[in-house]
Amino acid sequence: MSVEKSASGDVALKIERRWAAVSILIIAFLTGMAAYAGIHQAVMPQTTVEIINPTTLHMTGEFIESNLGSALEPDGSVTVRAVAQQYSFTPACIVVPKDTPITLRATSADVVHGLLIQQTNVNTMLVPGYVSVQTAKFEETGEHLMPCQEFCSVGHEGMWAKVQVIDKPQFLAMASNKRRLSCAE
Ligand SMILES: [Cu+2]
Repeated sequence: MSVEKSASGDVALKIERRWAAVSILIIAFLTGMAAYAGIHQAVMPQTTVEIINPTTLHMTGEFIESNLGSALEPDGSVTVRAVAQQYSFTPACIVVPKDTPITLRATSADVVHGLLIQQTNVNTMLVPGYVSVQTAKFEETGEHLMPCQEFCSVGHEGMWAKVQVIDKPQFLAMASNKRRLSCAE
């Protein structure tokens, strides 16, 4: 870098150095933050890893078809159970109430899939043999797309579901006469 030996050149150099220092500080801060988050997560691993037999999902246990969908828990929270398989999610449309803690429990019946709810931070992989658990809370009613975000073979691009967020009273009314809910058709 050549800088003219003049007063304006000195000023320019000074300003340039100051901004360089600011950008270095920003990078150092972000690096520190990433390191902290990484180390924090590494020293605190998931407390439980739930395993499940993917070949008997449809016959027995938590993920049989009649148990899939949204369930109202005694504490007022909602548990959503879903299964991914080439090339769909069951249920194809998930219904949840707004302003309610949601626990999503999902797994795969065949290969690795992904589950992503657009406009939210819900994003997890569904690995056969394991139950993926993620919590969420929706603050507004509306509809979100839920595509498979992990390439799972030729039909991957057609694999997606929907999430419908509805008002809580409406959800409670639906839950009062049905044990497991998915979107009203
Ligand atoms: Cu998939």
